[in-house]
Amino acid sequence: MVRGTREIYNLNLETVKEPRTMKPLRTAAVLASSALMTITLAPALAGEIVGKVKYAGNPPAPAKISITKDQAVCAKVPHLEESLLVAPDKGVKNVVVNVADPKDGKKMAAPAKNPTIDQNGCKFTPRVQVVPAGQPVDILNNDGILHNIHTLPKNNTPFNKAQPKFKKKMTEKFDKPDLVQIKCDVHTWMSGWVVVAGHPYYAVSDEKGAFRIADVPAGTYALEYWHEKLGKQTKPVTVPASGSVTADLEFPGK
Ligand SMILES: [Cu+2]
Repeated sequence: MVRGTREIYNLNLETVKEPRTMKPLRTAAVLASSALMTITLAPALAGEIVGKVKYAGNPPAPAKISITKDQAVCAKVPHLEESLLVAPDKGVKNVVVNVADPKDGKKMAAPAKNPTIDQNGCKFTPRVQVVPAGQPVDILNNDGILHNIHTLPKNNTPFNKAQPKFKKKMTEKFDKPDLVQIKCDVHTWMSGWVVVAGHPYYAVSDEKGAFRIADVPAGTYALEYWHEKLGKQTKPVTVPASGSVTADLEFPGK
């Protein structure tokens, strides 16, 4: 595998003659400015992975979820089954696509603002998202009723916390890479997923099933596709040193 060399650079320090009278601080400044002028950035050697995820079966009819509690608030938005969203051309939304084990040691960059899981109309929005490991996540209650956040992690410590109507925001963290289902114990139909990423090479497919993972160090990897209903698929992908590679996938129909 070719390693990304974006951050590998050569410092060619020119020899700076130090007169005996020169003070150490001045010497350091000269050395620093000399080094800055001669930094050579190596080519990035990174490409992008683009693709489209499809479902081979017939798109499911959008089933209605029956709202059995807090109708005045929860029924203010339509509740259709969203665990498998398939576009007319069979593109699948909310598929998490990621490079397995990239080995370059990069972490996913922290976003400028905390990611949010919004509870508005008794559903989690977004339903599926990727957050960096250790990143604080704001869980919002915009419903003004009691919700109860219950996480079902594999690697992190689970929590089960009431979020009363006056508590507009709770901030939680997921320290280890994981796939965490979020449920509400008050409204049993509520379900969401937080994918906790240990590296940056992740994407979630859009409503057309399209995804894009940028800036991946050139090399050959296993590419993983995970969907909450369709399960996991893996296929090899070779990322070029520049430009893009297409990695489409079709989940078998059920
Ligand atoms: Cu709830």
